[in-house]
Amino acid sequence: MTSSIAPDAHITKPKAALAGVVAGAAALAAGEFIASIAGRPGPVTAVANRVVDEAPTWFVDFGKNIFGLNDKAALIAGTIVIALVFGAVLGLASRRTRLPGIAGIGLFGVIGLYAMAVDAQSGLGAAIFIALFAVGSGVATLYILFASMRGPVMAGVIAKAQEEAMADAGRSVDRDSMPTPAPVGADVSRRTFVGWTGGLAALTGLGALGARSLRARTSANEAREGVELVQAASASDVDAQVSAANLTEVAQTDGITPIVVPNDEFYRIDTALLVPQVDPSDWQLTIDGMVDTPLTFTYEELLARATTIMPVTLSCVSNPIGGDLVGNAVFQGVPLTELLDEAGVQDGATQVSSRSVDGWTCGFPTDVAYDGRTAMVAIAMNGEPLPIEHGFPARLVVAGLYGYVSATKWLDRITMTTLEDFNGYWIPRGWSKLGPVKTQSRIDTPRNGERISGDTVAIAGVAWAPDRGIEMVEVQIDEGPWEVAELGATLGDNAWRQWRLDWTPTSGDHRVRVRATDGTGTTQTEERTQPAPNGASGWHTIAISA
Ligand SMILES: Nc1nc2c(c(=O)[nH]1)N[C@H]1C(S)=C(S)[C@@H](COP(=O)(O)O)O[C@H]1N2
Ligand SMILES: [Mo]
Repeated sequence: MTSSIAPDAHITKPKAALAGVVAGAAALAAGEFIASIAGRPGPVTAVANRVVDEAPTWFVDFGKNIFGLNDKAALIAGTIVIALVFGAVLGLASRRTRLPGIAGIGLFGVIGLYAMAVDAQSGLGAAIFIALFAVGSGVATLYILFASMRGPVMAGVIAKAQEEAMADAGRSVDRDSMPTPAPVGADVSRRTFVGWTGGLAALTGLGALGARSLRARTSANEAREGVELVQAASASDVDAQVSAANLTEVAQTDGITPIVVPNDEFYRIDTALLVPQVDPSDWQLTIDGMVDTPLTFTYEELLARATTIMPVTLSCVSNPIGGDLVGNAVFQGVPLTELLDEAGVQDGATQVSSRSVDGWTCGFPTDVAYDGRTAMVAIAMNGEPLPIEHGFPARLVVAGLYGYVSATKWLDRITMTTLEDFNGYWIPRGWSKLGPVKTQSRIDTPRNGERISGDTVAIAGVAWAPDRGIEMVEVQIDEGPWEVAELGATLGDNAWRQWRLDWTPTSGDHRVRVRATDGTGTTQTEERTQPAPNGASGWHTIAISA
């Protein structure tokens, strides 16, 4: 081995690895920063998005099981950690020459570019620009940090340039007559390296923070804050109903879920790692496919026509027995059939399919839309424009269908088609084509495993069977008889109902279970099934001790 390719003595392994990590971080932060200025998903979110969309189902399920609702945050954190570890490896591999580092960061860039390019929200031009900027920042950082390991970076560069200039001029280099950089001792080079590393790491951190705050201050947020809702025809009736329901003894039970769940507590489920930011001024809803006249509606038009208001319980097909992926809110919007009738649904159009601005899709039978149930293009939730995470500016809400077949958020297209011709996002991923909501009930209080005290204990919770309504809720303690619980006030057949049973416990361990009977007189089945493929069934059961 010749000395010319042996690593410079100043370039120790820890320094090289650290330089690689900082270079990787700089590339990610630079990409995210530029992407946030452009209002597009950055490379990190784009790559994590691809993992969700393309990874085998078992991998995604595994993530869901381990991280639960935090799987998005975990995926993003995982993507960053893998990138940084890869950066450390690149740093180590670049001790003799920087080529492996450049190649590695370039590879990074290609992966990021691919992920951004297939993302529905990102144009190819923007993706290329973001990727180049990220790669450039990473490579520059790597170069500067390696150079700094030998001492002052600029002095070294200047000295080298002077040497070359002299050589070019054909003069012999007279080192003594030239201003030379201070002799570089180990201390100086370490200080220089630490200084550059700290400085570039700080810049990287600032870039990442900047990207975050830019994302928070979006045009969608500003537009949303300026929206004025029209008063829906029966808004005051609904308000009065909700107020009355909240005053009942059942609703006042400690630990029971509120009958109307506030927006910021409402469960959120979607595949979007970065919530789509839609500025309604350059958005429109298109209705097309098997219709006589394809139509488009502006946000202003929908706002003006949003006179329907209805409490609806939304639930997720993946909600386990006793789970909290279900909520009840008051939605306001335009009846779906009103818009479809205007476009003129053609014979044979058996499916209403819909698409989100981020490319997510779903669909349900046209018959369901027309069977008289509540189905609307919603623009408001609990008296406010839809929150951004819940679909601003518009979403679909169809009472009695799980969200995965019906509740498209950030809605931008409704296409009439046939059941055979189109499958929504989740259908090829192992979920049923049809998604009617199963009758369910949940014990909110006491909590499973709780040790209770006191003479009487309120057992209470919620039960839902949209759009059939809840007729009866029964509770069984140990092997005792099924006892009929007191029901809270109803907000209509689409909304869940609160229930409560007061009980005087005997000391010892107890099992408590609940079952609901819906408006058709059908009692929910005891048979336990997993959420896949069409929703969990079974009685929520808890163990408590007194
Ligand atoms: N654009 C889009 N809309 C979507 C989804 C999605 O992944 N993307 N998920 C659906 C699912 S599975 C459910 S359960 C509901 C949840 O609505 P929420 O987040 O407002 O509670 O949204 C539906 N709409
Ligand atoms: Mo869902």
